[in-house]
Amino acid sequence: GHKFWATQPVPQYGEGLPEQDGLIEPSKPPEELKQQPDPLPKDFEWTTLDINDPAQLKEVYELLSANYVEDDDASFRFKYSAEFLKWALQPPGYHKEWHLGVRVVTNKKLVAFISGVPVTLRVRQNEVKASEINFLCVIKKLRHKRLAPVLIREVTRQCNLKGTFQAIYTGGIFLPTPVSTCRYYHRSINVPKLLDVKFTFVPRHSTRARMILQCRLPQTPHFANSGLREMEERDVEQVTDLYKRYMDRFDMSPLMSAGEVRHYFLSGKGTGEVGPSRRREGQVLWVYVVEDPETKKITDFFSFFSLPSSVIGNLKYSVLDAAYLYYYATETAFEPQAEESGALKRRLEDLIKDALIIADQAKFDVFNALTLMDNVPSLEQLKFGAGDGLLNYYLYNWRTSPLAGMEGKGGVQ
Ligand code: YNC
Ligand code: MG
Repeated sequence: GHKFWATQPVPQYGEGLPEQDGLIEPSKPPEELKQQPDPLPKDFEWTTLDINDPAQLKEVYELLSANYVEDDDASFRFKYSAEFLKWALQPPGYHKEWHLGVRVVTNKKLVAFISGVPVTLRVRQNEVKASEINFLCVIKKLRHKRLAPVLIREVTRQCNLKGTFQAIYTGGIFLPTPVSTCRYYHRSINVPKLLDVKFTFVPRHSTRARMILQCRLPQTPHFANSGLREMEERDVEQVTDLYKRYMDRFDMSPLMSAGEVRHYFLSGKGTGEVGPSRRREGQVLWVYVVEDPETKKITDFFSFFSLPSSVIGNLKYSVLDAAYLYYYATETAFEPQAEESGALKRRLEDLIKDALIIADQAKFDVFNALTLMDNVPSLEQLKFGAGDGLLNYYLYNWRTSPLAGMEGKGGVQ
C-alpha cells in the first residue's frame, strides 16, 4: 500500500472513471492553513533556496548532480546544469518560497530539495491554476526514511499559502494514479560513443559500421533556404499565438502568456556568440522558427533543450550529451485534411529532422523525445527507437478521465 499517497487528494487505484472533471478536495481559506511547517527530524532544518545567489544555485546543482534520477541499472544519472535550473525555476511569477530545501543544522549541508513553479494548465475544457512540482531529491544516505512525504507536504503548504491548490508532476515511478503515460524514444547521433557507454547496442544482423552509416545526418537543414532561423524577441507575439492554437488540439497543455513564451523560449539560449562548439556559453535551449520568406509570417517553430547525464563508472566518458525535443507547432495542422492526407506527419518529420541536424552540429550524442503531442508517427521514420523509460504524468487535487498518451496524442510536455 501507499501509506502517504493514500492520504492525499489524488485518484486512488481502482476508483473508476469520474463522472465529472473537477477538484477532489475544496480549497482552504487562508485562516485554515497551517502557518508553520511540519517539524523535521532533529538535526535538520527547513530552508528557502535563493536561486539568484550563485552559491545557493550551485548547492542545488551539486545535490542533484550526485543524487538525482538514475536509470534502472544505475548507468546514467541526470546532470541538470545550473543554467538549466535557473531557467526552469524562475519563470514569470515564480515564488522563492516554492524552492524548498532541507539542511543539516550543524554544518548547513543541503540534503534535500523540492521545487514548484506556477503554471496555468488547460485540462480538457477547464483552466487550472497549478504548480509544477519537480526536482524532488533526497541525498542517498537519507533515503527510505519517509523524508519525501515531509517535503511534499511542505511544498503543498507553500503552494496553498499562495492560493494554489492543484499541481502537475511527472515521474518514472508508478503511483496513484497517472493521467497519462509516455514512453521515451531515442535517436542516436554519436553512435561510437553511445556504444562505448552502453547506451545502445549493435543489434543482431547489424554492425557498428552500418549503424554509423544509418545514423548519419545531412549537413544542412531542410528549411535552411526557406526561412529557418533562431527565434528572436520580435517573434514572441506570433509564436504565442501559434503555440496556443496548436496546443488547443490536445487534451491537456500549459497555457502560455507572451511573458511565459518569452521566458521559456528565449531566456535559455545562453550568452555571447555561438562558438566553435556551435553552442553559446550556458546554452540550455535551442528554438527555431520558419518564417515564410514572402509573407514574413511564422509558419512553424520547434525547440529542444540540453539535459546531459553523468555516465556512471565509464573510464572513457563522464557525460552523455542529450538533447530533448521540447515544444513545436506548425500551421500545416490547420490545413484541410492535414492529418488524413499525411501532410501534418510529413511537415513534422521535416521539422524534427532539422532539430536533429542542428543537434548533430551542436555535438549532441543523442536526441530524445516522448510519445506525446503529434510525435509518434514521425519518430519511427526518423530512426528513433523505443527506450525502456516511461514517464507518468500526475495531477494533484484534480480529477479527470485518463488522457491520451503512449500510442495516441498526449498534450502535455
Ligand atoms: C516521487 N518521485 O511512494 P507511499 S520526480 C512522488 N514522486 O509514499 P521516502 C514519491 N512520491 O508510496 P525516498 C516519489 N518517490 O508510501 C517516492 N515517493 O505513499 C513516495 N530519488 O518516502 C513513495 N526524484 O522518503 C512513498 O522515499 C514515499 O527516501 C517514500 O525519497 C524519494 O521531482 C526520493 O527520483 C524521490 O531522491 C526523494 O528516492 C528519492 O526514496 C530520490 O522514504 C532520486 O514517497 C531522484 C528522484 C524524483 C523525480 C519529481 C516530481 C515529484 C513530485 C512529488 C509529488 C508532488 C505532489 C504535488 C504537491 C503540490 C501540491 C499543490 C498545490
Ligand atoms: Mg527518506
